[in-house]
Amino acid sequence: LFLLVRPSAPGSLPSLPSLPLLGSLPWMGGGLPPHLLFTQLGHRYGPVFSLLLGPHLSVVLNRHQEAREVLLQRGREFAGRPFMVTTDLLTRGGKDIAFSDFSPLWKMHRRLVHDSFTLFGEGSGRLQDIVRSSVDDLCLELLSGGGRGFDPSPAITRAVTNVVCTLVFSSTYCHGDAELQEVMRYNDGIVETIAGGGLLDIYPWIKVFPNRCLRKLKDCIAVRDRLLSRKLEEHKASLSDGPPRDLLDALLQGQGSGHQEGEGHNEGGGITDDHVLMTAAEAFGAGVETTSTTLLWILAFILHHPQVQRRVQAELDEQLGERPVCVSDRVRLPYLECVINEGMRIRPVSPVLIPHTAMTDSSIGGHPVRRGTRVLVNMWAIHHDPEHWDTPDLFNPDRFLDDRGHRVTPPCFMPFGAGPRVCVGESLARLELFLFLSSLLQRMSFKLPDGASPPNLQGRLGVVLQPLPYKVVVTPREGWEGGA
Ligand code: HEM
Ligand code: PLO
Repeated sequence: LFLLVRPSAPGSLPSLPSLPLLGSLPWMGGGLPPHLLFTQLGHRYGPVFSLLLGPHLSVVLNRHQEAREVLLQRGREFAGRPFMVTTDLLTRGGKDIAFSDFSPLWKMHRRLVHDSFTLFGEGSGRLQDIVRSSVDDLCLELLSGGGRGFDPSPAITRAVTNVVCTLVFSSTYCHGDAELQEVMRYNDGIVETIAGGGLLDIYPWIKVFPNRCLRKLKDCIAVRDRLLSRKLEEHKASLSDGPPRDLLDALLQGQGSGHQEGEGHNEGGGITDDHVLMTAAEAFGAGVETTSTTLLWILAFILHHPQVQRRVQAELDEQLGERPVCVSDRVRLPYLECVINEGMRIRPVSPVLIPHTAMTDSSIGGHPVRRGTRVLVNMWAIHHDPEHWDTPDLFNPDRFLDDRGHRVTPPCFMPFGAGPRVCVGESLARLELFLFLSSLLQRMSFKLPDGASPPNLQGRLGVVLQPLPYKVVVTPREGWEGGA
């Protein structure tokens, strides 16, 4: 057995032992989710170590210094993505942004998506209008709970889905709409089957032994494709040269414009209809899962810390009174921004990001790293590093304020990643979280049902790190008894 264990070469990273086929799996017992397991292994092997996930040599980074080196300083060298069976199916062989390997075409595609988001995000005020109407419905729905405890998750997911539907293809749905149900069902199915324990895809042999999960994933993808192809065809038929109505329009216009010129065009074609479809699907999936999960985490922590809710509401009352919130109010509501940051610190929805790969031979912290190595940035460990955060397990929004009450962003806070692979939806997401939370807390208060214990904060790792279901009681604040 000893002979099978890979010894570490001098100068190379501390490494878990491994066996052929199984890799380091026998040394990864305990059944912990990857972010907690890697944090624990870090105590034994140091903040940067390597292991074999199945056949894949992977380096884990538990500290922000090395994470910044990989994501920012050497961002370009580590901007690759590994091949994964499930995401390959999901994206028609990497015709998306998040799971596609680095290439000139990917770069052009990402730029187009980024520009389209900018068009709809900060600049236009459009997102503000969309969120506002969705929030009105959400408030009515939450307040109709009638003082009894209920799970806020379905209403929040529906509201966020609605925002994304409007943004991506200009559809808004009423409660109970059949198409909305279909979207939510296929999305749930993908979430359930795509990544049992995060996005690491440790067992590629699943492809050889197709099982029930893979069948379900394929079925959900088929439903998604049917629905989105229909939207795409409708958009193509009514596309004009005028201002884009939504993200699909912006992508279609970009497909036939300057974005197509440049290096990528000569190599394997430009941005095809498949790319447009995959991008819409991805904006959809990313937009819904991340935003609703973050909102639910923040509400869960607010139930544990009612004084935080009171302080946000005092800030809202002082700055806005009963006037509706708008985008430009962000600078006036620093404490709310800190609450949002603290929620994303303490429970990063993507605790080990998406795996990166080294595109050339490179190094991390002076240790050589071979081309093709996977790099797993453990944002959970970085966001809970006791060297940089005082009482890291405590929900304390004040840590994002300095002595003079000014907002600060520490370098070990990176909920969206950083560098060439930073979340392309970051500003959209921040805007949406701000508009949702400010509007909700302006109009209503959340508390625990009588006698209920506060939400379990442990979380469950699927494709994102989600809170376990919990119940709230919602009461209107003075002046908002009618909801909207
Ligand atoms: C990538 C976080 C919302 C679209 C990522 C990554 C993280 C992240 C950690 C991976 C970075 C890496 O691998 O290094 C978040 C959080 C969100 C959020 C915390 C909300 C609270 C959104 C939204 C969209 C979006 C609203 C789009 C509408 C994407 C895309 C990528 C990505 C397309 C892939 C980028 C690439 O690989 O180049 N996000 N995200 N995200 N996100 Fe987000
Ligand atoms: C969510 C389910 C959708 O049906 C498909 C989808 C697309 C993009 C994924 C998203 C899922 C989960 C969250 C991801 C996002 C890309 C970036 C984001 C992984 C699988 C994060 C947080 O990294």
